[in-house]
Amino acid sequence: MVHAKMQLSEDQVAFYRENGFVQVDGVLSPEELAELREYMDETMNNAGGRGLQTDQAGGAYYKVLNQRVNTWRDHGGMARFVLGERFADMGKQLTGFEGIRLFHDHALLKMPGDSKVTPWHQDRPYWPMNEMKTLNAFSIWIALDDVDENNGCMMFVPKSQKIRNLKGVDLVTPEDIFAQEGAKEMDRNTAVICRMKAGSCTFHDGMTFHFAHANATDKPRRALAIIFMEDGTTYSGVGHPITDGLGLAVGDKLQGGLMPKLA
Ligand SMILES: O=C(O)CCC(=O)C(=O)O
Repeated sequence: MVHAKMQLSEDQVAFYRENGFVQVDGVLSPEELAELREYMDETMNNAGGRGLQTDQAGGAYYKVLNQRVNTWRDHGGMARFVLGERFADMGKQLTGFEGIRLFHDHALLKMPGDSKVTPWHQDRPYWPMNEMKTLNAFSIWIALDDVDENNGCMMFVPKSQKIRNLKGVDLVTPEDIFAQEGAKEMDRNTAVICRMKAGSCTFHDGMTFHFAHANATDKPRRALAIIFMEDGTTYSGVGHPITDGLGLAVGDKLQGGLMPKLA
């Protein structure tokens, strides 16, 4: 497991709490990066398994993201990274939550050829969680390739994590989130572009507006995103592939073997 912890600076924690995201360089050693790339390629080249492939090649969603959800259930090597304490502990430092649980992971490949942007959106409206706090469930997005505007790096609107009650954006036929009534005070021109070397990451709060460029290169852009939540988070009843079929009642804690406590 990737257990060796990494201490974040006070400035990084303060930046996250103020702006709803932060970039952290060099969270994987070169050896760990090589290992994770191998595991992810094996995972994505395996058509079977317990993970959920959300669209097939040629599909409209696939042009935005070739996505496999819960790779940790498909591949023991992916589990080494997803369940390891390092990333959950960094999230604990950023949020100050007492306990951190896994919600799910996803491999996110932006494929070359007719690639589409990942439109501006918030994540939290899709997640089946009741609690709405100053800081929310959140993601780490780890780059497995160097990323910039040419192959799908991420952008974030600072302080947009404070915006509540917007509709979830359809990632295939998106509405402009900035046109929604409650988002009028946000300005896409203030967005920060996070160009990164492979092995670096961003963290973002579930409410932070974010976007990724299309991939104009001839290679897939590979990223691993892991979604974490505060221990004690409860189920809202909203449909979601991770919780559908688990027999949860509204108000039940999101916990158990498929959503383990990691830090
Ligand atoms: O990888 C991408 O293009 C978008 C990722 C994203 O929206 C997320 O991790 O929340």
